[in-house]
Amino acid sequence: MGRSLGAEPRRPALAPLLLLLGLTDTAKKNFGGGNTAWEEKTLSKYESSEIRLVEIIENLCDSSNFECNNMVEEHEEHIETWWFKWKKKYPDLFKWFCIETIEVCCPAGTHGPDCIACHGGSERPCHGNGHCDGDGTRSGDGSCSCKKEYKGEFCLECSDGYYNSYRNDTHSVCTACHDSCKTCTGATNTDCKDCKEGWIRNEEACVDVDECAVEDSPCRTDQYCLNTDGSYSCKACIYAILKMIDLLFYFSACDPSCLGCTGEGPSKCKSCISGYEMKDENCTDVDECTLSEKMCIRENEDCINTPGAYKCACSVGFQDSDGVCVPTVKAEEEMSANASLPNAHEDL
Ligand SMILES: *[C@@H]1O[C@H](CO)[C@@H](O)[C@H](O)[C@H]1NC(C)=O
Ligand SMILES: *[C@@H]1O[C@H](CO)[C@@H](O)[C@H](O)[C@H]1NC(C)=O
Ligand SMILES: *[C@@H]1O[C@H](CO)[C@@H](O)[C@H](O)[C@H]1NC(C)=O
Ligand SMILES: [Ca+2]
Repeated sequence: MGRSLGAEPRRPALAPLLLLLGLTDTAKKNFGGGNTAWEEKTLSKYESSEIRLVEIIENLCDSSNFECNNMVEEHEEHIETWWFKWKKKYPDLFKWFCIETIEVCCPAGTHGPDCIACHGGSERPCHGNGHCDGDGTRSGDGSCSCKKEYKGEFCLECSDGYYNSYRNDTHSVCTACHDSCKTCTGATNTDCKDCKEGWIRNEEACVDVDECAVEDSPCRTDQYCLNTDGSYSCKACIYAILKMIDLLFYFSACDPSCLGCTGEGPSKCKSCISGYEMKDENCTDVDECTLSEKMCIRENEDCINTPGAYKCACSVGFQDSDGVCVPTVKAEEEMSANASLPNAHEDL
């Protein structure tokens, strides 16, 4: 048998297929259009000419496809023989060349040195639900690699998370279970045999576990817990804005006024950061300037409330000089100007 062509078990490469393409391509190429007797005569001559054979062989493989070019070179004689001798008798070049002569290929659905049927039969290898090892080649063991929905030697069984929505002796269709089921017999969450992690069985169905409803949050203290179907997530209570070029990315969860939270926004704070106080269930800014205890105690000084804090600043007409609010230069000038016009004032 001429089956060992190299160290590796050979795949049918692209050559035989390209051969067939090559044949059709060249047939069309030089004789497009017209339909005169002369053209037909010339065409039929060209059809079986050596020139055309050379053209075909030259165009068989992509110049970069080493394996294909190698194969053509190696078997050029066979191709010539077929061209001049067997073309009429064996019009199927693929079968004559690749399967029967050089014995690299097997008919589809078969494998191995003797081209025996794949698991599940040559008609529908692996029952159409997988790939047969060595299909169409002289190698492989014919075993099935099933698609993810299927399992078993013949790809007729359903994988975990799938159920048989159709089944007879030769055909099997596996369909995804409901999200909540690990294994199931049907499409809904009442058809689960087992629940997936994150789901729990009540009387009739698998339902989501609310991981956040427990007393002790599964999240860190600087995170809040967000329940989701089949799971939960921990979201940062820290509010951060990253400015990148001109795009703003908000990594926001809790309100910036929160110290720990149970959700988004100022009404979900556990407690408030300093400068904020819990008022009507919201963290609101404390107005330090209205507190009975005076915050700004220097003379000629005003208190200015800010979000989360306050500032002390000299009143209008005064400026800070070594920690004391003194009249600005302009105010001083005005004052002395006023002083020099006492009568004008008194008269008013
Ligand atoms: C199994 O089902 C397929 C698809 O519906 C059908 O073509 C085939 O004839 C059925 N085979 C048998 C034995 O019932
Ligand atoms: C708390 O703040 C939210 C968002 O600013 C607001 O919609 C809500 O009315 C406030 N609640 C109270 C009780 O003030
Ligand atoms: C000076 O007098 C004007 C009005 O005549 C008044 O507006 C201004 O405040 C006075 N300046 C000072 C420093 O008393
Ligand atoms: Ca959950």
